Amino acid sequence: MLRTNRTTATTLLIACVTIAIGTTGSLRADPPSFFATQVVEYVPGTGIGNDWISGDPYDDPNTALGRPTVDTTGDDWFIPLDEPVPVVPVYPAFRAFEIVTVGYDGYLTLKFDHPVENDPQNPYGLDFIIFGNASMSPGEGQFWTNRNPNDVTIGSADVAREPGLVSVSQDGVEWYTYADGPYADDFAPTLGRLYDPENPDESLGEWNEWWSTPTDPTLPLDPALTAETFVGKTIAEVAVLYNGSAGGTGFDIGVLGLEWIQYVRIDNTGDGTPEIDAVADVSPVCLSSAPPEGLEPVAVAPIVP
Ligand SMILES: [Ca+2]
Ligand SMILES: [Ca+2]
Ligand SMILES: [Ca+2]
Repeated sequence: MLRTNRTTATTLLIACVTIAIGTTGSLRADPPSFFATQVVEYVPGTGIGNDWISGDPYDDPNTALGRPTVDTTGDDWFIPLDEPVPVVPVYPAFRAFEIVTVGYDGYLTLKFDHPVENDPQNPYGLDFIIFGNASMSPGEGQFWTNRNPNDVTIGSADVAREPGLVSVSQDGVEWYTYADGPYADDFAPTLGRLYDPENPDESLGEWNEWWSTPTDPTLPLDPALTAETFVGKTIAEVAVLYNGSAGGTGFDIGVLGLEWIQYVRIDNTGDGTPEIDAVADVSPVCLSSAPPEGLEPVAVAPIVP
């Protein structure tokens, strides 16, 4: 369902799953979730703000479960409140029912319902993705109105980020920390939908002439793309460069010497108060399996060890 935009990859993934079933000889009754399913512990800490529309504090840790935000709301300023607004790198999720803040001295521990593996077939070697509300800024005098993404450009390589320290664990007791990054609530900002003017999602409203199906939050952004890459590009061009990915910050479990993890913890480091929207398990791409008849192989980027 998440991969309607990647038909070929989806078919290959199905081939992957078929092979996996063939080797284990059994099939789970409930397929594992692509996203964290349980809040183990949440210590809000201090300095948590409020949703300026509802007045609600950003302190609901359940907002970090499930998939990252696809469409948020208008800001009741430049965009009407009741208009669905696909998340773009200059307009992140911002509602208290979408994201949770890890305040000063706070932390958030989430759990998956299955082991998240250091799978060599994960794109770029990245195994899980954390989504926050990091954003980039439009060019001078521009602002986001939820209209033509060809009319707004990225103004600079500055990213509004609040780096949260990330640790992982297999049992919730022994932790391994990405002490030198990557960090949660950092580059790359989330992209909710594919830019596809030929297939706009009509359910969003008559205004929508550009945004199609949701992006894939289990596909990491190509690490060759940096904040500098996007400077001067239009939001439409940026969306095309995302190439189906929903963005977020990708993490390689292998660099910690682990083969799998099941818990992810985000700590406040004193450098801002990070927001968390979701945590996703990266979907492997079957590099070695032959594509089903009639399908060309998908272009697969080299795996970063
Ligand atoms: Ca890996
Ligand atoms: Ca933030
Ligand atoms: Ca969320």
